Amino acid sequence: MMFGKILIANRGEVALRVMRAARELGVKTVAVYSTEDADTYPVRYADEAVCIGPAPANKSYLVMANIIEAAKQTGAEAIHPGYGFLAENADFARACAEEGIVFIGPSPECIESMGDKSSARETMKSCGVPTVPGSDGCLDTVEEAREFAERVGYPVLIKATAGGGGKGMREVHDPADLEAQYKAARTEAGAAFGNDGVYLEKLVLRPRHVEVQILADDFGNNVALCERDCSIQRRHQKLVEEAPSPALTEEVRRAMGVAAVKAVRATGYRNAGTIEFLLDERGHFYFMEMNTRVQVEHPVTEQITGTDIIKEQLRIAAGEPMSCAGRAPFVPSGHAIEMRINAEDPAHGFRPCPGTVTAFEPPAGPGVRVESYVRAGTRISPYYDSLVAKVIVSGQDRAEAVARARRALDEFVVEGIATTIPFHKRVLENEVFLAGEATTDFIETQMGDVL
Ligand code: MV4
Repeated sequence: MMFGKILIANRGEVALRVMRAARELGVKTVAVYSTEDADTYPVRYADEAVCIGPAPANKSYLVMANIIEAAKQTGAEAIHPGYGFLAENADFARACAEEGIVFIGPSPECIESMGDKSSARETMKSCGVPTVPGSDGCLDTVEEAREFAERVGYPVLIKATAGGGGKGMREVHDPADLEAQYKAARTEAGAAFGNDGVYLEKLVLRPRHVEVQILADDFGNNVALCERDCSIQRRHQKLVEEAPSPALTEEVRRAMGVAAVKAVRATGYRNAGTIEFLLDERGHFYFMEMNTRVQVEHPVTEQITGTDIIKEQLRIAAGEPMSCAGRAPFVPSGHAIEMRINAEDPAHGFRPCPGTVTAFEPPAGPGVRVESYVRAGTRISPYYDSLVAKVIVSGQDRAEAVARARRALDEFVVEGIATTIPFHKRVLENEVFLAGEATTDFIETQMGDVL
C-alpha cells in the first residue's frame, strides 16, 4: 500500500524532514529545486532531483505545472507540499488528483472551506466548537457591522475572510471609528486577496495562541495530539513554540482536544491539520482558524507524544491506518520547546540578513533535536524565508527543557550571518516566559528594547 516514490514540493529544512520520514518507510524521494537551491543539502539527500526554474518562488516552487511534470517524469506517485508555497492551495491539490498523483494532505474541498475564515467559523459554530461572539458570516453593510458590534460589545476586531495569519485585521475600540475601520478593512482585504469579505468578532484581550495537532485517516481514527502554545510571535511570525501549553489545566486540555476532534469529524477532514484557538485570561478557548497543512512547529508535538507526524501523513495518504490511533488521548509526556533560529538581526528590527554561513556547529546531546538543511558553506538566500535551524529541546518537565534550551543555544555556533540566537537567550532568562505566562503581546511588552 505504501508509496514507492514521492516528490517533495518544497525546499530547506521541511524538504529534508519529509525525505527523512520517507527514507525510514523505504519510500524513494524526488527533490525539486530552483537554480538558487541547486547546491543545497536536501537536493543531494534526495534519491533524484529535478530543477523546476529560477530563484523567484513564483517561477519555481509555486509553478504547479512544472512540479506536476517533474512528478510524472520521475514516476512519483504522491506529492508532499511541506508548509508554505502550495501547501494550502486547493487548485494544486485538485491538479494533482487530475493527474492521478496523490496530494499528501486533505481534500481540495477541505482546504477551500477552511481557507475561507468566515465560513470555517460558521462550520465550527454549528458543530459545537466554541467561537468568539461575533457576526453570522460576512458583513454586508456598515449598519450590520454596527448591530453586531453593539450586540457583543466593544472592542471588536474586523477580520478579512480571505485573510488569516493576521492580514487584513482592524481593531475598533470606539464606536465612532467603526465605519472608517470597516471600510478600511474591506478595501485592504480586496486589494490584498481579491476578496473584500469581512466579518466581526469581539476582541479577546491579551490572548494566548494555543493550537491542537490533529490526525485523521480513512478508518475513522480521529486523534488530537495535545496542544502547542505559540504565543511568542512577532508580526504573526512565531519565534518560540512549546508543548504542552503551560496555561492549560488537564480539564481544559481535554475539552480543547474533544473540541478539535469534533471539528475534524464535522469537516470530514483527512490527514494532518491544526485547530488554532485563542485562550483568554479566564481559561476559555475559542476557535480561531484551521491550518490544513503540517506546521513548522510540529516537532514539539512529536517530542511529547512519541509520534512521527510526517510518517503518519504518508501512511494516511497511502490509505493505511495511522499507527498512533491507540495512544492515550490528550496525555502529554514531558515538555518540549522549539526556538526558530532565523538569519535576522534582532538588534535591528529583525531585519533579514541573508549571506553565507561560514561555520555551523549545531548543538546535540540528550533532549536536543536540530532540524536544519544548513551546513558550513550554505548560502541563506534572500529569495526565501530566513529560517536557518529549529532547535527543539525536550525534558521530563518544563524546567529541564528550559535548562537544555540554554545549554543548546550556548553550544550552537553559527558564523557569517546574524541570527536570532541572542534573542532566544534573552527569552530564556525572562521571568514572564519562565513563569509560563507569555501572551501574544510578549515581544512588545517584554522585549521592547529589541524592536
Ligand atoms: C483575534 C485576536 C483577538 N480577538 N481574534 C491573529 C491572526 C489571526 N489568526 C487571528 N488573530 C487574532 N485574532 C479575536 N476575536 C487576536 C489575534 C492576534 C493574535 C493571535 C494569535 C497570535 C498572535 C496574535 C497577534 C495579534 C493578534
